[in-house]
Amino acid sequence: MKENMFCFQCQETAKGTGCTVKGVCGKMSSTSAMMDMLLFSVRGIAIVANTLRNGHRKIDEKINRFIVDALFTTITNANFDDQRIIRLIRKGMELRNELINQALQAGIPLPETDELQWQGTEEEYTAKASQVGVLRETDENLRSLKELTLYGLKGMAAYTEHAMHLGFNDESIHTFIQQALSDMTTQKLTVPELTQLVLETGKYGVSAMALLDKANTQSYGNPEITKVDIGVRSNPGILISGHDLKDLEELLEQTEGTGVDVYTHSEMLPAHYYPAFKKYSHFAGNYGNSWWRQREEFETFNGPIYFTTNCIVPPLPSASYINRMYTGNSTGYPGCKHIQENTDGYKDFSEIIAQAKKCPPPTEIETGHITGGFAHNQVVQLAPQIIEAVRSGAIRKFIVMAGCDGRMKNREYYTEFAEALPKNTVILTAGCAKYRYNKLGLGDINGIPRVLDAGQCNDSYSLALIALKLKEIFGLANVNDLPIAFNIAWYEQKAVIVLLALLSLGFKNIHIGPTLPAFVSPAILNALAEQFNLGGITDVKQDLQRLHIA
Ligand code: SF4
Ligand code: SF3
Repeated sequence: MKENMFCFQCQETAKGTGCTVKGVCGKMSSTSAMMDMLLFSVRGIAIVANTLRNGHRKIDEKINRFIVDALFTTITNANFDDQRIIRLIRKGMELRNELINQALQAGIPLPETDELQWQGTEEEYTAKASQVGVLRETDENLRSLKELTLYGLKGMAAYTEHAMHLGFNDESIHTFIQQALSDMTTQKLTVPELTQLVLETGKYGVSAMALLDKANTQSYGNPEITKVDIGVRSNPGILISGHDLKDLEELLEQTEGTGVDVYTHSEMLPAHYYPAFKKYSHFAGNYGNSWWRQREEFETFNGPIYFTTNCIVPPLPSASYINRMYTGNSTGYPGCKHIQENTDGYKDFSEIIAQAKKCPPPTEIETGHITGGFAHNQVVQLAPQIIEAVRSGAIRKFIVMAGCDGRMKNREYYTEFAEALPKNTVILTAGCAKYRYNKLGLGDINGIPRVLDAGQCNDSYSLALIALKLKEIFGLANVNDLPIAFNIAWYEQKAVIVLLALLSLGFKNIHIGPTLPAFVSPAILNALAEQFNLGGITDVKQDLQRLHIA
């Protein structure tokens, strides 16, 4: 069969090598082509913006915003709407041409590259896309490092965009994103130079996560230990999914006093840990599990569902909830209403609320509570208790099991691994990976729960801070001397930036699974394994030994 697309950016890529006909995620080849074109336009903008910056010209804020939004749009499971992506390409080409004119007027010479020269029309997008995708780089090692960097940049862009929604920004992150995109396109970077760029990406990944941590905690307070209800109430509800807390705040404000409750799904669960959201008595709890369970859980939820970010699973044609599904920000799905913010960034959720009022309340699928809120500030408060438990031997090891969940059967490994851990170990988690073990009732050690959930995938930053704090308290020279092991689950590109950030902070011996990235060639994998002792997983028994746990 003719290959009509190529994408290998996520863990579930077809046959562990690449999706070539249609994405396992549901991405159509037409969408993949438009995403390749969008990235082509983003590279063009980045090249001119970078050249202008080097010529000491100021880059307009709208350029930074466009680039992070476009990169976010191409993340796995974020946007399936060709028309929205085409509009973004058009806008991207306009912005690129605007910047080119700016450079011409200022007499600043620009590099000669297709990304700047191509002036084709919309009718030509599909044909052009076939020349500008992932496989345009023919050397597999260079391609590996370039794509690894790009996927890191996508994750970084997503986190930066959330922070920007809350009025927090960091120009150096945008400058780096644009410079990296430009250098990878216009310069003939070697393997060592690209490896350096990968590490540099990790460093800015730390900055982006720190920025988002600051934005979230300064806006909504520090996460604190919280019991979250996983049952249902008797009012109709709206389910909110994804990572964007600003959207949640606006939804909670607009639903107050309407008789409609708000529930979180998947990556929005940690919102319950923030003090600012506790004042809303209609913020009812968390419904369901991680993203890939939505086809069943959205049926029984009965009310509208609003996606602030990835991960969207394309509904089956028989799904009853398509007309209850709404998207916002960089997400999109054909046939679903997109809630567009106004020029002040405000979103009007009245249509969703009106629909919710006509829906039956959610059907109960489980009852009880889950506990979380162990982000850095809260854990530091618990430090004396934790240190005592480590010194007495009650806690022998921390296992970082942060990251993503996914739909493949091989992820049962993480449930089995968590169950098999000795009782004197504590899991540190963040991201939707937690749903593989956060309802197992793993108990506590002297009152410290054995699953400490810091929050969303971006809150892996909290886990890194906690580890660095413990290193300081125990007076260790190296963070790798801590009694800590890493068994991280990845799926999409936010996990890529989390991994690169951990590497840049000096963490070694990180194990990732359930499979290694298809986009990293064997030679580059070997090099990473050597430099960072980065490795994959095997089976539970063997891994418990390899990680010196059993
Ligand atoms: Fe395939 Fe993943 Fe790309 Fe979707 S995002 S097309 S599943 S590699
Ligand atoms: Fe999950 Fe998509 Fe990655 Fe934010 S919601 S961790 S997979």
